[in-house]
Order: sequence, then C-alpha cells, then structure tokens
Amino acid sequence: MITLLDYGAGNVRSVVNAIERLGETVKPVSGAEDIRSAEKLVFPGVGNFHSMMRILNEKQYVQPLTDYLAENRPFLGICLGLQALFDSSQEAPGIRGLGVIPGVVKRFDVDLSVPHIGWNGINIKQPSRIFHDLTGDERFYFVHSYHVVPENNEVVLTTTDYGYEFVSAVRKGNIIATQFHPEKSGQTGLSILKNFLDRNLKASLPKVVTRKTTLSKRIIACLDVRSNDQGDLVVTKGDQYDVREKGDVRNLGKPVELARRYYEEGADEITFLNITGFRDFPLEDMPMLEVLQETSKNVFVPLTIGGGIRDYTDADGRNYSALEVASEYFRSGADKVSIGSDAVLVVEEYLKTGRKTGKSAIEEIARVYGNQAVVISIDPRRVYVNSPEEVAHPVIETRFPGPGGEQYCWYQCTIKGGREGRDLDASTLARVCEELGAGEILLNCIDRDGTNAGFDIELINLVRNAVTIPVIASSGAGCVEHFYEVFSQTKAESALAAGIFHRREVPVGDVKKYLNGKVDVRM
Ligand code: 1PR
Repeated sequence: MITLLDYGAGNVRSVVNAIERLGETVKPVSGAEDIRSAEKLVFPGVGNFHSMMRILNEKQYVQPLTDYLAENRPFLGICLGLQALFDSSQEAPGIRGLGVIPGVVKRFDVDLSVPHIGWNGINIKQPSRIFHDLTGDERFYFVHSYHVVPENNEVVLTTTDYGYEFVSAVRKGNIIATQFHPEKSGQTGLSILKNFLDRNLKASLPKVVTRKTTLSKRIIACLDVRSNDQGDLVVTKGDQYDVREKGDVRNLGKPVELARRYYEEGADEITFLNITGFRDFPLEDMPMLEVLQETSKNVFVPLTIGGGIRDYTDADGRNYSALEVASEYFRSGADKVSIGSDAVLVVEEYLKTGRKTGKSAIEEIARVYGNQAVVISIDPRRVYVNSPEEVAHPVIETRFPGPGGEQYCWYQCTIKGGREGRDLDASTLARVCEELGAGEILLNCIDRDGTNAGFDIELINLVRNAVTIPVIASSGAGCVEHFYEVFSQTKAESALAAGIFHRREVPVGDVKKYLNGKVDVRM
C-alpha cells in the first residue's frame, strides 16, 4: 500500500496510474492519520510553493509530515514535493518550508528559457536502489523554474546541467526526492518508481562518466479533437484550420488510441486541443475529460489540454471560472493547460487599462498550478502590407512576398479557431502573456497549418525573440527535414506536428531517428 499525499493542486492521477501500473495499490491521504500510518509515502508536488505550503498548513499536514520524515520512513518527493523539504523558496518569500533538509530553493538565473521544460540527463553522485538496472545515461522529464540548493552536499543524489549544474535529486536516509517527474519520464521513470517501491533492492551506482547533461529538443504530437456530425469525439485535422472534407468533419482516428501510439513511437509530449471548446462548455463535454483519464492510464509523458479554458456561465446561469475548468482537466490527468482565445481577450484588456486584474485565467491558473502549467496557444495569420508604416504592429520584411508582391507582413492574432481576427499581433500577445505568468508558448500558424509546407521560420524567430519562456513551433511539418530546419534556424525548444502523424506519412520515431546526431533528441 502506497500512501499518496495529494494537496489538490496538481496532476496526481499520473502518479496513481504509474504506481498502479507497477502492481501496487494507492491510498490517497484524507487526513493527518493517513500520513502517520503510511508505510511508504509519495508526495507529488506540482505548482506553486506558496499555495502548496498554505494548503499543507490549512489541512494540518505539516506536523504529521515532519514527524514522518523525522522517523526516517520511506518517502519519495517529486518536483515541488522535493522543494517542500527545504527551509524556504524564492518563489514564496517569507513562507516556511518543512525544513527537513537545510537549504533554500532558488529561481534559475540562466541565459536560457525558464521554466526548464523537457528531457534532461542526470549525473549520479551516490549509490541508491532507485538506480537499479539504469545505465545512468537516461533522460528524465523536468518542468520547473526553481531548483533546490542544499547547505550540505551529502544529500545530493543527482545533479543536472541547465546553464549551470543544479541539484536534481536528494537523498537523506530513506527520504528520496527528485526534481524530475518519474511518472512523466516514460519507461525509465517507471523504473525509478518501481525501484523506490522495492525496498529489497541493493543500492547501485551505474558506471557512467560524469558529463555535462543537455536538454533535448521535444517532439510533440498534437491531436485536434472535436465531435463529428454523428456526435463521436474524433481526432480531426484542419487545412489552414478548415477541418471539413466534402462537408464532413475529417476523422483521423480515436484520441486515446492515437495518443498511445504516439507515446509508444517516442513522442516527448502529447497535446489535445478541443477545437470547439470556444463554444461548447468543456465540463459538459465530458468525453474530453474521459479521453484524458483513459490516456493517462497508458501514456507516461506530459499531457497538455487546450480548448475552452475560460470563464463560463452554463444554461442554468451557474458561473464557472477558467480555474475551475482547468482544475477539472488537471484532476483528469493533464499536466499543462493551453489557453487560446481567452488569452487574446485578456491581453487586449490589459493593454487597454495597463492594469493586471490578478483574476485572468492566466494569472489564476499560474498562481495555483505554477507558471509551467500554463501554455498560451497562439493562432496567428499573416497580414501583408507594402510598408511598415501602414500598421502599428511589429512588421517583418518577409522572404515570402504577399499575393500583391507585398514585402512586409505582420502576424494577426485570431480567436475562435481562426474565425475572428483581432487588432493584436502574435509577438505582443506572447510577451504580455509571459508577463501575466504564462510558462510556455504554443505557436501555431494558420497559413502553414496542415499544408506540409514547413514551419513559418520567420514567425517563430519573431515570437521566440520576444519572450524568455519556451516556445513550441507548430504548423506545417511535412517531412523529417522540416524538424531539422526549425531547430537549426530558430531557438524553438520543441516542435509540434499533427497531420503527418495522423495520416501516417511520417512516424514520430522516424523524426527522432533523422534528428539523432544532428539535434539533441531523446531516443
Ligand atoms: O481558443 O482557448 O478555446 O482553444 C482552441 C484551441 O484549438 C487552440 O489551441 C487552437 O489552436 C485550436 N484550434 C481551434 N480551431 C482549430 C482548427 O483547426 N479549426 N486547431 C484549432 C489548430 C493547431 C495545431 C495543429 C498544428 C499542426 N490546430 O493543433 O495541429 O497547426 O498542424 P500540422 O502539423 O498538421 O500542420 P481556445
């Protein structure tokens, strides 16, 4: 029996699924007694240090938790569950951590995009049973903006490099805690969890040369999902956002099956976009929640869900906040939520008033679940102009002149799946969303969507240079070479594709095989 400390602000479903996949049963903590009586305690912490400590204090879990840890009983902390062990965090000045391991938690101070999102390696510093059967060369999934700085290096179990060497796992007796997410690190991560659960294993120290670890580029499979005219939830795909073919919604397969196939082919993340979410209320659209619940049973890499993340009023006049909608998705197995249309409206309002309300979907979800859980999906399209003076938006001189020979263009944001153009450009949207607390940009491109013509390199460079958070390049991938092109000609941290995977033109694995040796990818 594994006791799981869920303080209600993160995707613990994946940890439950991973532990149950290993044949163990999970008992969620429902009160302080469950902590006291736990045989093995797993604490997956996602989100924000302040809200985590506030909830632990409100639930009066702090004392039983520190008692449990003081008795040196088996404990596995994950991500924020590692950071909680320390005295304090720069993420929440004045808020005390559990203070079980002396030291503090600091924000990355690097000339790289933060959060640190993706697959990175580890350098193992001391033997542990969790490394049983590992080579030491494996990569694990990280998604964090802060890292622990122990006062005493004796607790350092592994380190990782991201701009500089940081501590990525600690061990103090039977207390083990990792910054990376074993439940999101594929089969390698399941091995770490299995080894933690098996107390009969001897400590091992894989023989691997200490080296500077690197963050790999991520290949993300994207599933645009909607109901077809028969009411079935299908994976569809637009051609420049038009998903209909001979009048019917293009049906390219079942969401749960395709997600599992892409995971098994080596996708580093899976993104579901509920493309009619802007008009259907997703919490009534239960199939999307079921898709997430089903998918997270067999897919152990990060899941992002977008579509319809905004405030709602249902038919009975009941209001639902974007945070409530997002919380349902997190509880169903999502690690990140993607906000599209609502982000445009929020930024337009902010630019008009110059004031942050603190109540926008971006700010509310980032406050509870952390910046790294908030992705902004941008749906821009090119608007050609003859000279930069024609518009008050950032304009680029393009290598691809417009239909009238125009040499310049700007990228107009759209909402409602490209149906409505707005007086806002993509780089301003991205920059302001970062300021409001977003942790990542999903940069689509209507002109390239579904065309197999390759990514819009000019758009990606424009937006990537406007923000310090990671950017996912999306739209237009038609062959393996296009992935090399986007990674060699832009600083995008990941590349997303849909059509070539759904139409079985290019398997995910072939993209990685082609990139291996040219670009740092997780094989
Ligand atoms: O506005 O918050 O409700 O979110 C709606 C979400 O659904 C947004 O992320 C928006 O991009 C997406 N969406 C809305 N309508 C469509 C459509 O196609 N009619 N999908 C749509 C846009 C973008 C990617 C696509 C890539 C790669 N699709 O998901 O898969 O462009 O395509 P490719 O590799 O086939 O070229 P909200």
